[in-house]
Parts: sequence; C-alpha cells; structure tokens
Amino acid sequence: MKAMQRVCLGVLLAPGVWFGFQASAFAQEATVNLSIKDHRFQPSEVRAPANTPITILVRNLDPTPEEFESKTLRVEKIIAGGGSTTLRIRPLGAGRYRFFGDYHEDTAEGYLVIE
Ligand SMILES: [Cu+2]
Repeated sequence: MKAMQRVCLGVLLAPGVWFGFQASAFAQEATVNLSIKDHRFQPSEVRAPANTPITILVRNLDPTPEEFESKTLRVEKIIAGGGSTTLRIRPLGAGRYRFFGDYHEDTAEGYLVIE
C-alpha cells in the first residue's frame, strides 16, 4: 500500500514538494536499534514516543539463533545467528513493554518504554 502511494504521489507532485512531504512523514515514525550479544539485549531498555509507529531493528551478534518475543507487543520472530531483522510495532500507549529472547529467557530480557 505504501509503495503504491509513493508511485502515485511521485507522478502527481513536483519533486521538491514530494521530498518535503516524505521528510515530515518519516518524522512521525520512531526507530529503535537493539543488539543481542552474549544472549543479552543491548541496550536492555529503549524508549520511543507514544502513539507512533515504531520500527525495531534487531541485530543478533551471537553465532546462535534467538527468538525475539513479547506478549504485550504481540511479536515473535526468530533471528538467525549473525543475522538481523526488522520488527514493525503498532502505535502504543505509554507504558513499559517487556520483551525477551525465548531461547535464552534467563538472560535475554529488555523493556520498550513508551512515553
Ligand atoms: Cu517463542
């Protein structure tokens, strides 16, 4: 859907106008970077604004696979050893949302703090 809108608007709008629109559209999204190292999330607490679509980029620096999981964020995704993934999170209300590595839950734990 997004790609389609891009094509249509690109045809309709002058380039300068379009780039301005795109920049403001990006400002309404938040990106969070996470790494997994030694079966722990780094950082173990990340922040993002409320009522905003969030993209979480997770890099697994361990050689073993991990599963990013969160009941409250409704996410469950396996990340290969040495791999990375992109998670799309719906706009959220303020709060602390726990996530964990399902394969190493004793150490791999973190919180997404929405404020
Ligand atoms: Cu799981």
